[in-house]
Parts: sequence; C-alpha cells; structure tokens
Amino acid sequence: MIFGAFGRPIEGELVSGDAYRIRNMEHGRLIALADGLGHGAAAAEASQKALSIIDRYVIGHESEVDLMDLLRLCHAGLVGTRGAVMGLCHLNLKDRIWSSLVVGNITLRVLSHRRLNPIPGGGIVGYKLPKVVHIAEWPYCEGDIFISHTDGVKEDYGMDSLARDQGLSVEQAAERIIEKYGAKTDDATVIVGR
Ligand SMILES: [Mn+2]
Repeated sequence: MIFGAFGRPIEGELVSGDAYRIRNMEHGRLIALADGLGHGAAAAEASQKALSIIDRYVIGHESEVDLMDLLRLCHAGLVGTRGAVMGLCHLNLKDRIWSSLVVGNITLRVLSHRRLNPIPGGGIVGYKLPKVVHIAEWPYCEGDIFISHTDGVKEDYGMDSLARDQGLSVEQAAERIIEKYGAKTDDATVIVGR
C-alpha cells in the first residue's frame, strides 16, 4: 500500500488546524489524522501536539500498536489545548488486518469488498472521550483503498473514484478530492491509500 495526503488551511489562514501522520511500522503503517478545534495557530497547536505524542509512542512500538493506549496518551497530552477530533488507523500487513478508531467528526473508510467505516465515538480528544470507543477490525484484501478526511471536505462518495484513479498518484488524488469537495470555510485534509 502507498499512502499520500494533501491539506490546506481555510482561506485567510497561513497554518492549517488539521495535521496528519503516515508512519512506516514494522508490519505496515500507522495513519493519524487530527483536526484541532477552530482554526489557525491554536488549532494547529492541538493537532501538532497529537502528532508529537504519536511520534514518541511509535518508538518502541514499531511492531505492536495499541490504538486505545495511543488515544489515551493523546487525550492526556492534549489537556490544556483546544482539543482535537481524531482518526487513528493501523494497517498490519503481516496479520492482514486494518484496525481503526475515530473520535469526533473525522471520516475514515476502507473500500474493500464493501465500504467499511469504524463507528465514530462523539467527543473531543483532550476534553472528553466517549464512554465507549470502538476499535474496528477488518481483513486487509489486495486492492483495498483507504480514504480519510477532515470535516472541511464535504462527504461525497464521488471521491472514491478519484482515490481509485490509477492515473493519479495518491497525493494527486488527495489534492483533486480537496479541489472538488473541500469547503472554503474550513481547513481541509485528505489521506488516500491504495
Ligand atoms: Mn474542521
């Protein structure tokens, strides 16, 4: 699988409050997407902090990732910031499993034999986690497509065909999705994997 992303801030801001990470792990990839509440520097502080916590966690956990532990670390670390909504996904190519969770308004899906979405928990990382966080686990199949985006991108399944388009790199596909479905009124970030 190859993953790539594109993001841009809301009009009039220099920094995006969204932030993402695509990390190589021993058996696959760890993908994180965070949308700090609001816009601008304070929103970016929250989402960037989540990424730095993830970067620190990965050291020593390259072969085994516990998404719930990682979420709890982010939650504790983001106290005192604006908070963020987040999606976390671990693709384990050795066991051929996708694991993912979402807190708040982040879209994350895998287009496999059918369309797979984790059940999102309401809440804000750093402020209030949902009572129950569901970790979705799905088998990885050859040809799976991954899409995740922040709420600055209008949900439209038309983006699935852009993500599948072999004539575009994953970064180009993410950029096209933002051109077509990105809202001018919010930061927007898309991650595509295939
Ligand atoms: Mn947003």
